[in-house]
Amino acid sequence: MATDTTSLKLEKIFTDAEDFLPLNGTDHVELFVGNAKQAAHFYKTAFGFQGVAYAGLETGMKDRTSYVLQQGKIRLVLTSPMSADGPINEHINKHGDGVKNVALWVDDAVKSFETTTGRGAEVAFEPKTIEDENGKVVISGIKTYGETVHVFVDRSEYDGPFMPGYRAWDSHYKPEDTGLKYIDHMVGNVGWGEMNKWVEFYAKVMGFAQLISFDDKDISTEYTALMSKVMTNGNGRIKFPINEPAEGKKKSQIEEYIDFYNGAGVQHIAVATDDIIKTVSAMKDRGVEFLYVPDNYYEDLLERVGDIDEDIAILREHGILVDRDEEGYLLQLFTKPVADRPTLFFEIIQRKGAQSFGKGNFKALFEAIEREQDNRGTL
Ligand code: TYF
Ligand code: FE
Repeated sequence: MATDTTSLKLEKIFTDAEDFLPLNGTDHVELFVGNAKQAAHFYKTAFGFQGVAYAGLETGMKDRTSYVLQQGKIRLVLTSPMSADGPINEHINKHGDGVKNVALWVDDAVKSFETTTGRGAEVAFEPKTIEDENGKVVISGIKTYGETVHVFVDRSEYDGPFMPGYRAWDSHYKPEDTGLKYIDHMVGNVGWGEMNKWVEFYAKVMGFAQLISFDDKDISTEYTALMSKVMTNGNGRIKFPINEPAEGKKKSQIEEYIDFYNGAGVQHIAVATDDIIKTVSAMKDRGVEFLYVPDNYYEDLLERVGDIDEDIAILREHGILVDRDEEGYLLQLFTKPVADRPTLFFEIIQRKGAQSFGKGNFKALFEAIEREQDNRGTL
C-alpha cells in the first residue's frame, strides 16, 4: 500500500472553485428491468424498501409500468415496458436489467441543463414541465457513460408521492426496513482507456473534482486489473467513482461487466447504514447473497485496522470487511450481482470517520470477485 499520509482532500483538477452546478443530492435511481412487478417485490422483501408510488395503465401511462420504492433517502424506480418495441425494450435487450437514470435533485432543471449542455454535455431530453393536481416538476436529461442518463429534477413546486403521473402506492405488504439510509456512491464501469475521458466529463461539464487520497495511487495491482478515480460534486454529496479495465493476469472484472452489459454502465450502488451488522444479517435472512470472504481475512485484521468498536467474531460470521484511513474506519460488504448477468451489484457501507473507499480490502475483495468469475467460467 502507498505510504503517502496526506489526508483525503478535494482537489479541483480541471476547473476553478466555482460550483456552477449546485446539486442537492441524488433524487432517484431508475432501473429498466424485465419485470418491474417482481423486481419491486424483490427490493421490498430482500432489501426492505417500501412501496411509495406507481404509474401504469391505471394512471394513464400506456407504454410502461413503474414502481417507486423508498428506504431512508434512497429512492429506486423500477420500470418495465408494456409493449414489444421501443427504447425500454432495446435497453433491456442489450443490457439486461440495469440502471438507466441517475437522477439528481436540483433547484433549477432548466439552468442545470443549459449549463451542462453549454459545457459540452450531449442532450438526452430537453427540459419539460410535468403537472398534475399535486403540482409541477421540471426535468431535463443529459447523457453520461454508455446509455446512462443524468436526469435533473426540480420538485420545488410539487407535493405528491413521486412525480406527476404517479399515484401513491399503498400495498398491504410492508416488510421491515433493513436500515439503509442514503446512497453513498455510485460507480460507473467504462471501456478500455475511457476513464480519463469520463473523469474530464465530470470535471468540465458538471464541475466535479477528483477525490484524491492515498487510495488511488497504483490501484491496478496483480489482483485488481482495473483503474479507478473518484469524482465528487462541490458539496461532496454525490460521489461517482469511474472504473476502467486494466491488463492483468486474469480477465478484468470490469471487462466481464462490459461484455455482459454490452457497454459502459453503473457497476454498483453503495448504500449507507449506521448498523452494518444489523443490516447485513437482516438482508441475509431475506435471501440476499453476499460475496464470500475467507476466514483468514480476519487473522491479521486488528493489526491492520487497529481498535474498532465491533466484535471481530461477529464481523467474521457475516464476512464484513474493514478498512482504515487517516480519518477513521469503514465497514463494507458487497452483494453478488442482483440479476443473472454479472453486472449490477450493491455495496453496504458504514462509515466511522473514513471518507475513502476500502483500498485495504481490495485484495480480499478482488480475490472474492475472481472466485465468482471463475465459477462463471469468465475469468
Ligand atoms: O467503490 C469503490 O471504489 C469500492 C471498491 O469493482 C470497489 O467499493 C472498486 C471496484 C470494484 C468493486 C469495489
Ligand atoms: Fe464502492
